[in-house]
Amino acid sequence: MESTIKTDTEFAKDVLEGLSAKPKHLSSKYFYDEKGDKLFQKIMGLPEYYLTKKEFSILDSHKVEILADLLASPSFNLVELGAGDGLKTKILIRYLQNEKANFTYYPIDISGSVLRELKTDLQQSFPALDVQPIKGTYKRALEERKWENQHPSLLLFLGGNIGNFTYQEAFSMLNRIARSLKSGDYLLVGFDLKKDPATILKAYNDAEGVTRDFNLNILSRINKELGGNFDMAKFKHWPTYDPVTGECRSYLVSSEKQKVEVKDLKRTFYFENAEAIHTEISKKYSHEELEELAVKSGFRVIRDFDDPDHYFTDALWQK
Ligand code: AVJ
Repeated sequence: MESTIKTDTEFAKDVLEGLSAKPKHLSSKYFYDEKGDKLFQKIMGLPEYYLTKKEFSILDSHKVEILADLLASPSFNLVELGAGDGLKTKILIRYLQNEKANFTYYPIDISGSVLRELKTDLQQSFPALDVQPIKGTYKRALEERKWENQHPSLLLFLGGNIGNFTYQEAFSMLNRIARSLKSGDYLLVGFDLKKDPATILKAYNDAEGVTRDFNLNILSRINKELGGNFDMAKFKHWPTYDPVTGECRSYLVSSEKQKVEVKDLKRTFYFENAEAIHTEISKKYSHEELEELAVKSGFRVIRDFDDPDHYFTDALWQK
């Protein structure tokens, strides 16, 4: 029997499309398999990667102001897009529990295993906490709104995850969120801010090479899951930062003319010497851009909570 081409998964379709395109591209959403998750955990602990540490300090310093209005309500919903390990959210949950707040936590994630681990972990740390995990895409979850009731909601979109979207994509996402909220609901969203280009580049090009391995992991996934024969030693991790657009872009650059076979796609891809695959965008914002983005997408700005160095901000918006 003729073997079937494995173009049935979204990953296969996207790899076929991206490696056939000019210029070549692959989406950073595919960095995160089991190995990629581990590498990202390691990145968050690197001295150069300031984003996580800065957001921790912001949530810790400003939790009282961020949550004051919700605490005044008899009950509320805490919804989180892309919950991950929930480490940052624990700061808010711990404070809310100490304040005897009445709320339900709805972590949303595409990964069922991430949600199971998170729930187990939270039940251990906070036995009285009501956790209602929602497995699925952001889009789907925002349409279904399982949390909806007469009480106000605070939607969390932390970690600078919105940075992986272009300005236009971020606008569509925020507009989608605005349409799913009721008047008076809040959104807390973490943005990385424009700063010294050297600081940004170092965060995406750490001395230990963890970010390089994270970027290259997309090629090992193609090897593992689609029968590819990429030689990782023949691709160079190359992050760039444009201080005008605020876009930090990462590439994998072929160090020679070569061909790569991907068996399951029944395709050979040709690389010129120095030809690049674009793999990630990590957009940095100015406060002015954020103000514009908030208003355009249907929110009013309550306040931008920066860390003392103004590296990162958690923007509190209200519908
Ligand atoms: C998870 C999207 C916030 O863009 O800073 C870290 C991913 N990429 N190092 C980011 C990432 C390279 C990270 N986000």
